[in-house]
Amino acid sequence: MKKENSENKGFNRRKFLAATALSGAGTLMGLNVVFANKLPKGTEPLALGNFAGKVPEGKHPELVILNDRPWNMETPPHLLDDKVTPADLLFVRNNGHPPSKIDEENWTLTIAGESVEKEVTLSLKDLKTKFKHYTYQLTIECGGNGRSEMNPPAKGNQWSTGAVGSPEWTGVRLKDVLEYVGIKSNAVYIGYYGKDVHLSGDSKKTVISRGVPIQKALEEESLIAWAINGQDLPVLHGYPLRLVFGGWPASTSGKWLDKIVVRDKVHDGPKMGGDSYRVPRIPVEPGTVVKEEDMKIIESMPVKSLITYPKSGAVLKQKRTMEVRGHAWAGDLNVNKMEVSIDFGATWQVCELAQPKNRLAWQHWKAEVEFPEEGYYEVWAKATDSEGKAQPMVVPGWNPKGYLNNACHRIAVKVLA
Ligand SMILES: Nc1nc2c(c(=O)[nH]1)N[C@H]1C(S)=C(S)[C@@H](COP(=O)(O)O)O[C@H]1N2
Ligand SMILES: [Mo]
Repeated sequence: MKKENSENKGFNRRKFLAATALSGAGTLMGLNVVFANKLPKGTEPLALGNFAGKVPEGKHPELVILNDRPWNMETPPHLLDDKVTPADLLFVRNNGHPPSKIDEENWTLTIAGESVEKEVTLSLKDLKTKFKHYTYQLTIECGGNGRSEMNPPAKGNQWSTGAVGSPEWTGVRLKDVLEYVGIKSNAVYIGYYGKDVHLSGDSKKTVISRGVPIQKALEEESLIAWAINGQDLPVLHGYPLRLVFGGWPASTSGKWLDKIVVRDKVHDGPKMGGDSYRVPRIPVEPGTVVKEEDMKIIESMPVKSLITYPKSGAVLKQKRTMEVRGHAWAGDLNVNKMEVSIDFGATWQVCELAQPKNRLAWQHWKAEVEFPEEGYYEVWAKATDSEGKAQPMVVPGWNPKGYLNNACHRIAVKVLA
């Protein structure tokens, strides 16, 4: 159905654009577009697509657009059913605009900062030829995923559940590159710089420059990656080079990677301080203004899960059992237990839970659920990590920017006689 719609839209669009090009006139939905000839070049009537435009080429047409300047798109849960997330289904979170000209042939990566032995610049070719290649499935989730449920609301992209995915990434270990360059014993943090363009258009301004403690940087799975699921990174995901730190706020996984700095203190680039990717050290009353010194940087993400099948609103006819499945992840930890409930948490049923493909990949789970009688149900899903922490049923820990909402995901199911 959806596909047909977008094809229809495409057809109307072509017809409309062809007609306006020829005669400066055009019709939409049977109506004359009165000032069609006055539309600025490159602008299309809103009626042709989503509120602010169509999903860009290369991304799945059913992604939900939260913003188009810059692009921010999330994935509906039922579209995350694949064990390995396809690139066209991975959420997009851009703070600025991707670089307009990308020259892969001449792309370089500089390793600098006060805690390197000496500054070194490597070409993309050097990276690909001097170091061993590794492929890992790594889950990345935006720190603000789930923000839309915060009350009082928090400013920022109103992510529902879809700012998460777990593709396979290929590249070199950050660790191997840092060892090749040589880092000093006083190194405590790394920071990244990318080549994206600040929304102001000011080329001197850095869009975002975050990082991770040196211990995380030196883990085996911490990659400088050029490929996703065996293909070049799409431009929106950082082509030709990015960092990937599985299990940590995805804001640490710098795209369009140009430079890595090794620091002798906590990295202090844009979006490392203030309320950015930081939460109160101790729980606060919703709506509290929290002092800067009372905030801490988000590190490993909390335990969480998604129901990816069936889609919410599923109807079960003349049947009382249904397979429910999805994925679960827990930052740097493993998920040890997965449960579902059809009685709003009064009782829980343990699910079958697979081991991750590798450390920091999400884990698949499934369960056969039986409904006692006809009626409306909700299936709630709850994961527990290897330290015994479980997902809360309600939104946890309000914080000024609405990070880390790992409340249980749930779907509606109608069971008919
Ligand atoms: N250079 C650069 N890197 C970036 C960003 C950005 O705006 N610029 N956004 C970060 C944030 S907040 C997230 S959640 C992830 C999103 O990665 P994705 O768009 O590939 O899913 O990229 C991170 N890396
Ligand atoms: Mo993010």
